[in-house]
Amino acid sequence: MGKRERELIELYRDDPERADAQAFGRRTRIGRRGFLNGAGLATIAAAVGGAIPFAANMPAGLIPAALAQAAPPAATPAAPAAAAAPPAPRPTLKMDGKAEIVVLQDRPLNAETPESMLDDDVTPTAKYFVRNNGLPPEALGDAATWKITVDGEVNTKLELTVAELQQRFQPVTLRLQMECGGNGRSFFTPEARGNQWGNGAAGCAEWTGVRLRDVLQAAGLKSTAVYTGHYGADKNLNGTDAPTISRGVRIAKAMDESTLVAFRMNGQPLPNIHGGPVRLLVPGWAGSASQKWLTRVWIRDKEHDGAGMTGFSYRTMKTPIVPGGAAAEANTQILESMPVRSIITNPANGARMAAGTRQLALRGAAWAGDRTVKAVDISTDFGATWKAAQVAAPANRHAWQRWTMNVALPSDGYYEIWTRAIDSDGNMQPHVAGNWNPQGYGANPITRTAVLVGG
Ligand SMILES: Nc1nc2c(c(=O)[nH]1)N[C@H]1C(S)=C(S)[C@@H](COP(=O)(O)O)O[C@H]1N2
Ligand SMILES: [Mo]
Repeated sequence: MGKRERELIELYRDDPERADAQAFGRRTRIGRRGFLNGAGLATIAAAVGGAIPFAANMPAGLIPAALAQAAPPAATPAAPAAAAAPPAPRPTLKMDGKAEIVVLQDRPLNAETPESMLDDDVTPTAKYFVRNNGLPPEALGDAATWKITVDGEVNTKLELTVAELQQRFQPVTLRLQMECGGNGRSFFTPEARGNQWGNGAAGCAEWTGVRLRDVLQAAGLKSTAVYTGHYGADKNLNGTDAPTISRGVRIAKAMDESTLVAFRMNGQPLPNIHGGPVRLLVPGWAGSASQKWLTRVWIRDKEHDGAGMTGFSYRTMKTPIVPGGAAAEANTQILESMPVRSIITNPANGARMAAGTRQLALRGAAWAGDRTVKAVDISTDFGATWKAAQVAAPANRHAWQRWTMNVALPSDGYYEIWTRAIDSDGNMQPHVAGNWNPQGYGANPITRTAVLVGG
């Protein structure tokens, strides 16, 4: 690789806009940049490691996925050597019982699962992302003595140990997708505040618990009950007991048959790091509603106002604002059901295939909050043409849906696999993250995966 290519790669890391201008040429008077050709094309091709068969369709201003996204942390059979000069690998988690997922922050611990590690129908506990706002209890609590309280707008206040919950109510096991409200945040331009999640603050595990509905019915909801308020036993970063996070949901969601008080994950007692011995699992909504180390469900007569319910937390704009511009609190709404999203779980971003490879077996997952996924479309030519993937039905309501597709490649070179899902209401993933908001929720642009054949 020549000096000019190396410089361009570094520039993409440090100042993507300038790098882009170099590769694509200057803005013209009508505000559009030139097509990728000549010297720009040669430089980009060298930077991504191979010729670009569909370069003619590359939208002006597009930063190649091979340069824009972080590389998978390590080469595995499913994720072979990364394409030329990807960004430096990020640190990975070293914890008993956990796989080496990507650490975004140490304290509090926040770690996401690279898309290529989400290739199982049911996400193994080891690979499941971790999102903490504070410090988890030091040891796993005992199910025989750990108590949760249900109080507030109820006829009978309940205090139940986890063991009592298990005896008193009918246990159910469901595959439920859950993702952080900030999943996809790194796709916002300009950068929004918070952990820069890719698409991997998400998973679909098999959860066993009792329905929150059954517990609330046993307590008896008063007619004044409109909202829940959740509390957990984690410690604040400054060591105090002030709630790290205390969110809630409208009663209708609390009464949904998929909303669980969960004490088992993938057939095993819930581990400490995922909220053991007991947590809420509120699938399809921002993950912050799924309180870990659950100690109390307070039934409110108004919208809950605990930590993380107010200001710009877990809120999106009612009407769009200028990205990066000033936002008014009055123009925000609580993020409830998450928007439609698809991921590619095979191949990995940055995968390198043997020269002569002409067929790719693509696999992935898609989900859409409270809705289902109607279709997943795939493009290998920078969005010029799209074909429908095969999308499986969800195992149960609120389970993610797996998709597969075989695509043909015309020659060796650099490709990007683009995926976009469409939900049961007809909402489609947008080409770029829309509706920018200060803390960066709900970014769900089409997913791009770089693949290099030969080269
Ligand atoms: N008590 C407590 N519950 C919590 C959190 C927390 O910091 N403390 N984080 C929430 C957020 S923001 C998310 S996305 C999910 C993450 O669950 P996980 O760590 O099991 O993936 O837990 C939620 N429940
Ligand atoms: Mo979250």
